[in-house]
This record gives sequence, structure tokens and C-alpha cells, in this order.
Amino acid sequence: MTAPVTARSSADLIRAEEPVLAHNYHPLPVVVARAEGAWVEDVEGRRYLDMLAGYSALNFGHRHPALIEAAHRQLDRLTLTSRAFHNDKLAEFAERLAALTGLDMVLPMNTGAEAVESGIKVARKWAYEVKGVPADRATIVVAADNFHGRTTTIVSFSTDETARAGFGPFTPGFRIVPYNDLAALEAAVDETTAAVLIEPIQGEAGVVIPDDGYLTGVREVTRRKGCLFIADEIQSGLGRTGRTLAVEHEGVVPDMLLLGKALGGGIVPVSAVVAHRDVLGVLRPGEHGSTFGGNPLAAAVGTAVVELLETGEFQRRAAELGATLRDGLAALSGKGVTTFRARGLWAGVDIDPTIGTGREIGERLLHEGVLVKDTHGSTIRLAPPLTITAEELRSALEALGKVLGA
Ligand code: IF1
Repeated sequence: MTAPVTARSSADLIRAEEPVLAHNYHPLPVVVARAEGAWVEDVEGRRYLDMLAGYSALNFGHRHPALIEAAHRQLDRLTLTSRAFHNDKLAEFAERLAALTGLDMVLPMNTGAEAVESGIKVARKWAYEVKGVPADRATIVVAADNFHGRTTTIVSFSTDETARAGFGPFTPGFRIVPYNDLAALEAAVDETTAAVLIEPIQGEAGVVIPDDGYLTGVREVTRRKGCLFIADEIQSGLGRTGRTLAVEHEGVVPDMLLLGKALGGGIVPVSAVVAHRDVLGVLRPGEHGSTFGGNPLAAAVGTAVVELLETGEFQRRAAELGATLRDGLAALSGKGVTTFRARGLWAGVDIDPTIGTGREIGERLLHEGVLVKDTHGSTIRLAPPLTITAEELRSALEALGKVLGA
């Protein structure tokens, strides 16, 4: 007879997962039971600063009051209709999201991968119907070291063998060029190209920030060669880098934006494709859809998220506290940090491999009450909620210095 779930310890719960939960993750040995703001608490009541924030899905912190209130209010009214009928929350969500991004039409989906897949389908349809690419000949140019999700089509253009091995056969029609290389991009775009799909900053690759001018160059090449510029801002967007969108750092407006993660406030999965009307307008009834896409609960929470971003408060906090983050990492450079890349409240930190792997650093930080996640090798990412205080951020940096032996 297993102990009732409520009485199980962290160790019991970790053990209980093993035979019954697919092993597609290797989580740190912490079992979170409750959270608020930048803090999470495990089953035994130990508190940790969350420096991962759900990979940027928790930009507004755990259980932001305004978002929880919007969710509670909607839970007590209506949660799902399917798109077979209208609901009274979707128009406002689409209007305010479009206005926030400067584009004019929204396709509401659920997960980031669904937004990416939807963007690929719309770009291909646009290529055939608007650009005049011959049927089934459309190509999409992507960057090496990309991360856009885990579906079969998306891993078809991944350069990460771990993400691909054993999942073939793969979807054709993608060309891979080195990131941050405009000459290679120019060479890959031709009359069959529907779109260039890139992350304005590569997240999983380790917060790889392209040279100033790269995004401007992508915009110029795609405009001149008549294909779409699709910016995947699922991780880089919604305040993370100190602007509403990472592309704003170069004043670039893409033809299509892919949004997700924080758009759901860390409460429900909400993603969206946002684009010009002459791009998303290629979709006609019955050609695309989703059971939960645009559901009233998601729309209500999404609108509350957009409302928070309309204030500019979170973008300002990320920009201002980003200076504290950069200064803190600079102080650790040469003392365990070899290099780092940072923009707003987002950093990829390369640790001296002789001190430990990213995973080992994560395990040591766990014992200092700080949660981080490694990306590859000895690189960790720092992406706290944008609601973190300067004090909390400094204490996380002190803990990093301590485990690095600085
Ligand atoms: C996991 C990291 C991984 C994304 C970009 C689309 C998606 C993601 C730029 C798909 C999702 C998540 C997936 C999550 C861990 C995290 C991640 F990059 F953030 F670190 F995996 F690489 N575009 N990234 O970053 O969105 O379908 O997941 O909602 O555990 O797989 P999704």
C-alpha cells in the first residue's frame, strides 16, 4: 500500500515517478510543491530562487496576482467552446496582441511548437498562392543550432543529433545555414524560398546573440528576395531582453512573429502566430485549427498578459536589472566564468569546465537555494522572472560565485 500522495516526501515522489513516467527528462532532484513570485518551495518547505522561470514562460513570476485573478474570473464563467462557435474573449485578445506587436492578424494556438508548425504551414501556403512557388517546392531557410520545438517536422531541421536520432524519416524543404552569417543566408535564399525562420537570439544554443546588424540584414535580404522573415520570439519575446520583442533592439519588424511561453502567464499554454493580413489571410475555413487554440480561458489570461506588457514595466525592469546581471557576471569572469552572453534578464554563462559541467553547477546551486538549468556542456542559462528584485538577483549571483569557488 503506497503512502497517500499527500504524505509522500520528495524522495518518495522522485522514486514513484521512475516506473510510470517516460524518462525524457533528467530533472534536478527537487520536487516543487508551491511557488510565488521568483520563489519556489519544495515538498519539505525548502525555498529556492527560480532562475529558470520555466524557460521564460514565467516572465511575470509564479502566480502573478493579476494573471491568477483573470484565470479565476474566467474559470467561473467559461473555459472552452472550441472554435465551432465564437467566445466573448477572443476578439479582445487578438486586437491587443496585434497592437502590442505592430502586426495586424493573429492565429491563436497553444504550445510554441504548434505556433512554429502553423507558421511553417502558412509560409508555405503564402509561397504557393502569393509568391507563385511551384506546388510542393517551397523551401524554408533556418539556422544551425536552432531550437524551435520537438515535433517531427521541427526536428527535421534541427542540427542537434540528440533531438533527431531515431525519429526519422524527416520532413524535406528546409535549408540550414550558419547563424549570424548574412552571406550564407543570402546564398541559400532563392525563388523557391517561402521564408527565413530564425530566433532573434538563440536560446537553447546558449543565449547566442547575433552581431549588431544581423537582424537588419535578414530583414533586407528577405525583403529584397521576396520571402518572409519569421522571428521565433517564443523564448526571447515578451519582455525577456528588455524590450517587448528582441527584434526591437535593431528596430526590425518581421513579416511573422511566433509567440508562446510567457504569453500564457505560466498558467495555461498560449501561443500565437502574428503576421500581416496578406500573410495570415491565406488561411481559409477548414484549412487549419486546434481544439484548444483561442479558448476563452487562454484568451482571458493572454489578454491579462498583454495588459501587463502594455505598461512597459516589465521591459524596463529587464533592461535595468539586466545591468546588474551583466555586472555580476563580469565580476565572476576569470573566476569560474569563462565567457557570458547577456541581454536584458537573460544570460548564457560558460563555466570553466575544470570546475564542473553545467549540470554539476546546477546541482551545487540547488544546495545554495538557487535553481538554474544547464543548456549544453558547461553552459548554464539564467532567466529569472522579470519581477525578481535587485536584492534577489544579487543573492543568486553571490550563490553562483560561491559554487564557482570565486
Ligand atoms: C523542453 C529552451 C529547449 C523555444 C523556441 C519554440 C519552442 C521553444 C525558441 C517550442 C521551447 C523549451 C522547450 C522545453 C525547454 C525549452 C528549451 F530553449 F527554452 F531551453 F528545449 F531548448 N521556439 N523551448 O525555446 O515551444 O512547444 O515547448 O511550447 O523541455 O522541451 P514549446
